[in-house]
Amino acid sequence: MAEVITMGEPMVVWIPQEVGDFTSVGSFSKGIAGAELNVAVGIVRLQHSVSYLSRVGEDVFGEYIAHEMRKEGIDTSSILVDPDHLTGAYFKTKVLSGDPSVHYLRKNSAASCMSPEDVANTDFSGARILHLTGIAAAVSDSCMNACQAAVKKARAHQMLVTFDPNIRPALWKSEACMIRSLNELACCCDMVMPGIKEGKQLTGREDAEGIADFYLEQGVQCVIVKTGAKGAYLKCAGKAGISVEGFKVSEIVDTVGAGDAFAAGVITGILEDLPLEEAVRRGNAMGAIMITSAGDNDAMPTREVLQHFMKEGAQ
Ligand code: KDG
Repeated sequence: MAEVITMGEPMVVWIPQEVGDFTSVGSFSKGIAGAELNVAVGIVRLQHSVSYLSRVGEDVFGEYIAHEMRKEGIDTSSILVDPDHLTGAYFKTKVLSGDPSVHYLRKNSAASCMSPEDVANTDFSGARILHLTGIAAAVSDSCMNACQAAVKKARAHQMLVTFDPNIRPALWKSEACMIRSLNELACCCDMVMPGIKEGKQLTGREDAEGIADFYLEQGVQCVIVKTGAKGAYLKCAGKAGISVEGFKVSEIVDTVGAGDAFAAGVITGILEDLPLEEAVRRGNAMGAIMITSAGDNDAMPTREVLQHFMKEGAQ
């Protein structure tokens, strides 16, 4: 059985070759995407095992995604093929600074039909970590129910549950519903990893420590707030918070996937029994490496690349 189980919506991403809006850009390259899928790629590249639970359509996008996942070494045995719904896709823009804009083609997708039965049919035995994000929870009510069922099942298997809120306002009915639903789910998890900006929006608190305290006060064991170029802030129940310094890169190409790379770094650090501060440092390095490339997960490092980067920094 895999060490890590994750679930979410895998998509084909169309990556523009030029800066500009969708209408003006002439050529795109394709890749695989989806927050949890990005995390899975990060985990397998560091030689850990991960099983990905989802649904894809009976179409070329679904075939392509499954093919790429298998090539990476991700366990796809819990991915169902749905003959009645399509695989999701999205386009992003290339920007000179800041975050790109994203355009989704995912409404009523195959993955949005995931349900608690899919979780019931997945073998969790022997797995150590369940990783969830707020994107899977946002996609549909049945996906939210599936996430809740997965937390319950992970608890029964004494697994650690990690959660990245990854807010996507476009996928929610309202901001209030997003905040309530994500905080409810977060508070059922052991470790919550929000970005500083989304953390402020979700908790109404002003800084990383305030965000961490919001979740710790509600029973979460550890909170790691990603603070961009500065790195991350880590606080666990009953302990003082600490800042873990980030890594510099010479050029930022695309910020998408940085949080997922961070999560993969922390998760693999935990699997290797690293002290949590060291796992967060690895997360910082993985996030920094990710933003140097245009794809959502293509830059996820091998162990050699990661070790070299952590020793030498960006050249
Ligand atoms: O975290 C990266 C994801 O945002 C990207 O791969 C696509 O899952 C995605 C989404 O819903 O935006």
